[in-house]
Amino acid sequence: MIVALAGGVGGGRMAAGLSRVLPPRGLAVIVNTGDDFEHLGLHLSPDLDSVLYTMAGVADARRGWGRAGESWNFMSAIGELGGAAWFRLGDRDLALHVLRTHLLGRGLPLSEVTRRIGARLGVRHAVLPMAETPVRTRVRTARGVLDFQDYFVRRQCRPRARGFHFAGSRAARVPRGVRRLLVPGRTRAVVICPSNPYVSIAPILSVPALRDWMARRAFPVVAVSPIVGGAAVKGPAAKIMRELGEEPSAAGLARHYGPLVDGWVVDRRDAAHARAIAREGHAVVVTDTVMDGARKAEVLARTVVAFARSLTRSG
Ligand code: FO1
Repeated sequence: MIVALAGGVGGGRMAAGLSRVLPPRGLAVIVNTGDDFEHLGLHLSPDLDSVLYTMAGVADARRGWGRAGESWNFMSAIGELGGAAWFRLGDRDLALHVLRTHLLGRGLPLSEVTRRIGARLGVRHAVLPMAETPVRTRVRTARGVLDFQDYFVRRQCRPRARGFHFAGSRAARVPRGVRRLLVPGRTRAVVICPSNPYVSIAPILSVPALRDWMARRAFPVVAVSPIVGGAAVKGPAAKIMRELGEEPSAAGLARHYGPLVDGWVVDRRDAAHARAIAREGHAVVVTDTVMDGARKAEVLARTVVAFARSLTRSG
């Protein structure tokens, strides 16, 4: 079993690529829920949805979130009525949020709700929330502590970030499907998708059971750099790295993760960084990492899986 840690656009694309090269029993995706929030009475799980939509082939690739072929009748009506319009919900996307909220209200755990919705969308691989219980990313900024979507969407990441906090992570309850992956010998390798290290991957690693599992691992961890040529492929990762005093480069990212990652996959444009990462003692593969299309994601996934298998310590 290969386990991918994912969030956001890069996470969704990598997970979709991996799902094309691994069978349903060979891949599980653990997804960030730190950016979940309550909006207009609905439970939103943006990263779970990005991963599900991308794996199902229904994501809007250009926008980077939500579904392709959306209509926006709900949004224009809510705007007319004076409701909050800063977070845009397409009509088809809205159906998912309504259904999820309804099923959660009936007492189903988030993992089961995700499984049902994924199955209806045609997703055959396990997509698992990192926690059943709420974990909420809060951003310490020059303008005070902000809820994640307030920082990310409403304020467009403009306030300078000083740090991140994941409220609820210490007491987080991990889904049964995730607990099974933590049993020694079950996971052959972990892939850290090219997701934002602070707001997509750090919340997952803030859950104690997951952090301990990674620290005591007998399996290799391979990470795909979301930083290419000194900039994030999408999103604010490079800006945040600068604000936190880290170098926004593939090598800076390797220093950020340190011994948590055994093997790095970096883009051809970062060949010089690859040499620096290798000097720090990591295995490195240099390839095309920008997944602008399903075919490219699949090719990258093949490289990542072969690399992870080559590093497998327990055979
Ligand atoms: N991101 C935006 O920048 N603006 C939006 O209006 C917006 C709406 C939205 C609706 C549903 C959804 O699942 C995601 C949405 N996102 C939007 C993206 C999302 O908030 C962030 O990209 C992720 O939380 C970060 O990974």
